[in-house]
Amino acid sequence: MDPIEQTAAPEEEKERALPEPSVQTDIPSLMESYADYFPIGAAVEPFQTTGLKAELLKKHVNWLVAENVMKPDAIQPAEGSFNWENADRIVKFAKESGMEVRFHALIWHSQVGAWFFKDADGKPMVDETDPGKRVANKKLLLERLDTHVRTIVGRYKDDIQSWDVVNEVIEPGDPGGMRASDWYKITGTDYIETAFRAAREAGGPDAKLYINDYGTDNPVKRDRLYELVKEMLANGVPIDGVGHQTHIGILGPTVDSIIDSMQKFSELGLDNLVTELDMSIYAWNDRRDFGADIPADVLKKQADRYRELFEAFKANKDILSGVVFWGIADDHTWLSSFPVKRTEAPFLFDKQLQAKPAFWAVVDPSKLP
Ligand code: 9MR
Repeated sequence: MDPIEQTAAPEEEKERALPEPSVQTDIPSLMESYADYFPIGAAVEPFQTTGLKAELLKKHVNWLVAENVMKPDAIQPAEGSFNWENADRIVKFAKESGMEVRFHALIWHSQVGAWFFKDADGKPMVDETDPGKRVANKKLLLERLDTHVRTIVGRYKDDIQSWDVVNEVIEPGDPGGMRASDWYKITGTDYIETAFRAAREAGGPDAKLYINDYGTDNPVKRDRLYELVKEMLANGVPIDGVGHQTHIGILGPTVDSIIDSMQKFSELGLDNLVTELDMSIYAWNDRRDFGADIPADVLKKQADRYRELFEAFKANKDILSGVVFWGIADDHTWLSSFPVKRTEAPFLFDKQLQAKPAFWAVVDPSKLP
């Protein structure tokens, strides 16, 4: 028996016993395996564009998205003060590596500077009760939004074609199913319309403009999003497609519900993208932590489900034009601290950057262990 297994090693020692991360050169490339279907992408932070992580990305993906550094507060933390350095690093790495970039996200209720929503006197616009001042506030906020969108799209329009214009605007629990964000409370749905029109004007006809959200498989949320988009399209708002975040788990939602949603939006003539794919290894209410030893049956379940999912994606390539993971390997995922802190493993590569059963399930199931 391996001496390490004989003693009940503390967690950190078990970690130390794991092999050093490395990039496997003798396995197929994920993106090449999907070349006849759609591009494959990954979300990254700028620090992941060097070293081993960069090598892993270059081998397996041809699309990048910024996990955080292109969000409103990262790009324009204070009015008129634009910070391009981190975003530029990702664009530069992508160009040098022959990858495309997609932009996430021009407008969001989270990770956005509070300055957007303060009136000329520094007072929160949402607190205003005077009707005349509310009208002035709305105008000011839409002007700020317009400037934010045009400045960014103008800068990157030659490098970036695919844009998340607005993110997470639907919330079935809020009145009318529209997320009761400051954007919505101050402008109604005008912020959505203004954002898309500004992005089209600054980006030109070739820019691909998406409305992005999570839980789009849920019929209630999906249908509210559908109504909104349908109405906007009828008013000439330039929306090209729906971004389905697809943060899912090994137990749900069903693959059929994910595909049904894409089909519904394609009936409006819209494109679909999977924009933030990951697959938690826990049930939502499960508060266990597998630690370093994820049970083999859990990894098998994950592989089976990834296989089913990608089979369905391939079969629907006519209505799905790209699949982007919200990361690349299990050493870096937002899920390790959400909804609780625990070991997560949502991707095709493990913490040592090695191909998991899920990788083989989507690339070559005959090689499944
Ligand atoms: O992965 C992102 C994480 O690092 C940030 O802390 C978090 C802040 O809200 O945002 C995460 O990315 C989110 C994305 O921008 C929108 N959809 C949900 C993603 C996961 O929360």
